[in-house]
Amino acid sequence: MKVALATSLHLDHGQMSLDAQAGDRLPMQTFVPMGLLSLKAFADRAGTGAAIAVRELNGLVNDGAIPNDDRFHDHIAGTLLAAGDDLVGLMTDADSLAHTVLIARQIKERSPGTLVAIGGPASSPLAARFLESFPEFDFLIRGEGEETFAEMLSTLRDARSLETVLGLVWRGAGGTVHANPARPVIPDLDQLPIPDFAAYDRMATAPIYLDVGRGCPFNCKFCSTASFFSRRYRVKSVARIIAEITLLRDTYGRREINFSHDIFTCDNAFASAFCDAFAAARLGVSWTCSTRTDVITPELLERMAAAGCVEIYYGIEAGSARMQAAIDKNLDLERSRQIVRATVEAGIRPVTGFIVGYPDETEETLNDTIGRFFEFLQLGNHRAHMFTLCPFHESPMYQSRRTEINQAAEYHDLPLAAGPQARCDELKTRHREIFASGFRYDTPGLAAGLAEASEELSPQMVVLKNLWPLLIPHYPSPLDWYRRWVAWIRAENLRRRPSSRFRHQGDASDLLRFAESEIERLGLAGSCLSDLVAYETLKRTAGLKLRPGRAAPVPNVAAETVVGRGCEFLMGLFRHDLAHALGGKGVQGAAPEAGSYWIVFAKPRDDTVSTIRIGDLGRRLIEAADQPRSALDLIRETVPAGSGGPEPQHYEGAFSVLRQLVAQKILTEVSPS
Ligand code: B12
Ligand code: SF4
Repeated sequence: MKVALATSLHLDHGQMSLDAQAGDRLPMQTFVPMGLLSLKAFADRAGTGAAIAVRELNGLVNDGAIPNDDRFHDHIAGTLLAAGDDLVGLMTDADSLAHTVLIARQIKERSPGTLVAIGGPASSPLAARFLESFPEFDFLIRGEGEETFAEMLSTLRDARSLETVLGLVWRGAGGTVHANPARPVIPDLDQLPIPDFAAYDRMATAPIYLDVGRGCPFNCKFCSTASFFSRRYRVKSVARIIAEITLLRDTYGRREINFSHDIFTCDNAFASAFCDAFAAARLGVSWTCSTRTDVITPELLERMAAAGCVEIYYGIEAGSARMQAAIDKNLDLERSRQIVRATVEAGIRPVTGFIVGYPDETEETLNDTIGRFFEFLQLGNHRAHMFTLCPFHESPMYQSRRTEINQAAEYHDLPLAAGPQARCDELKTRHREIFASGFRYDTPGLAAGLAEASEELSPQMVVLKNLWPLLIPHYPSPLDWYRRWVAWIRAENLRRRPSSRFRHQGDASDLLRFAESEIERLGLAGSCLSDLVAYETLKRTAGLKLRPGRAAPVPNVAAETVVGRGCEFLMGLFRHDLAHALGGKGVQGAAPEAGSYWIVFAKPRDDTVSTIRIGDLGRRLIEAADQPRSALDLIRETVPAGSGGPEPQHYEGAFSVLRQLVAQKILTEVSPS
């Protein structure tokens, strides 16, 4: 039997523009499909005899192999069927579910005899209901898939009855759907073979989330992951994790690895033992992980840093004790703050995550959450996320509040062409409960728009992370700032994007324009804040990949050397010393005047932009160099006469500035033509 396992479609939200039009190029996110590689390795070892291939879909879209036109899902089906597989297995996470159904539909339309299976967290809890709703699927694999999938393949090979395959939902004769009993989780993850990394063609480059363990024993009300893995906390052994990382380093050159485990430090003794062994192994590989702030200590953080941990994701979820209790997360927020601080002190980047839009959310709890978001963002000076609560079937909250899911969501979906878009919309409307994660819970305690406005906002806020800690204290409360933003962007979208489906979403340039108008309204125009907004605006215009200007060897430019413009650049005038604000340390004292200076964003080579601070003489030299000419002529034209005489030795100061500009490649030596 020939089998294809395909990745799920995943939009690269960071690259998606709010102004994208239906049918525009789709920026997709590739990722190493760890679950599929594990399924293949297990099935191969079990001797199912199936020839299994893992197929990447996101990369194909990015490469232009799958056009974003009226036949989008059909193109994918065609690609998957091209190799003549007998069975196509599709993985799916929340956002991709509707696309997965439409791909399966096209597969069956083109090739009714091809078997189609689905697995993953978005389909698993729907079980029989999913197969009853969508005849294009033959099998649904619930929960952890390795044993179920392998047993299903062997059973099909031997033409035996599927009735005994635990964890399988299947379509029998006459289309009848059978739901077999659930399968217990695999108690010892070391019993799994190493995922078949070689089966994925982008192993050297795609973001990797290594399966170091599964399951979380906590029971937060909004969370679906804990129940997906039956709340059974398991980790692979220290030796096994190190073996997998060594393999990834030696075979694919991977030196940065994200650990996929919801709560990596749940067992402090394990985490410490891992860190000690990993540090001793000296692999030269850095890693990131996720955990809770109440199962980690400053001592463990030190150990983790010593073992190469560079980033930790902490799900904080709510900014008030009241909401912490309501969602059963029960974090002590003061302790969370101490842990975020200790993380920074250990030299690890903290990322904090918050959720907005719980059914019991009030303006007070939202204010607390937004306040904590900014507090932790400033404290960690790295990243913080704000998500809008997504109803997931397997979460305890879904079970108790499912009738309250009545809000349309504003999340970025693929900007598809009219036909496929209409098919997606129709699916979601007709099967509202199945596609519940595309909707949101009612929030009667919040004014309209406040919950959905949080949907895509946090990545943009993080881009401007140095600005908010300085601006927000000028408002009566963080919520007041947020309310004003929501009203502003709503009016702006009605004016500038009248046909957009996003009413409350904005991008970084919207946030900058909003900040500018607020600075004006608050009577802060001309302050350091104005300079900071001007800086961020210029930086965005110049390009996003930024590195500080490097000290470069200063060349000896002679008087007769012909010089001209060296590269693209953007330049702006500043009056305040931004060094502190840009370092996330706020404004020093009372925003000291530094006199005027210019910041240049220069793009000397590739796509990387350098920032260089220059004085007025530098600015005049750059402007005059639009026409190449000898260094002496350029200087004579720029520097006021009467500084001692017209000879080169009278312009030593100007030569020195000119040489610096050449060293930074803003100006360059032009060879005579
Ligand atoms: C790493 C990760 C990512 C990575 C990689 C994605 C991936 N799935 O590999 C990235 C960053 C790309 C990502 C993105 C997103 N993620 Co994510 N992610 C995870 C995380 C932390 C680990 C996934 C993992 O590797 N697990 C370990 C492997 C072994 O398990 P697995 O992938 O589930 O696969 C097993 C089974 O599900 C099953 N199986 C899976 N697919 C198939 C297919 C077939 C044919 C069969 C037979 C079996 C089968 O067998 C596998 C082996 O046991 C999980 C949480 C978790 N702990 O699982 C969230 C999780 C999967 N993500 C989630 C979400 C919501 C998202 C996003 C929508 C976020 C966003 N808004 O952008 C996107 C969507 C991506 C998409 N394609 O739509 C949710 C999904 C919730 C739901 N009910 O659907 C989860 C559960 C976290 C949560 N919030 O609760 N994610
Ligand atoms: S949110 Fe995190 S801590 Fe809470 S149950 Fe889910 S995985 Fe566990």
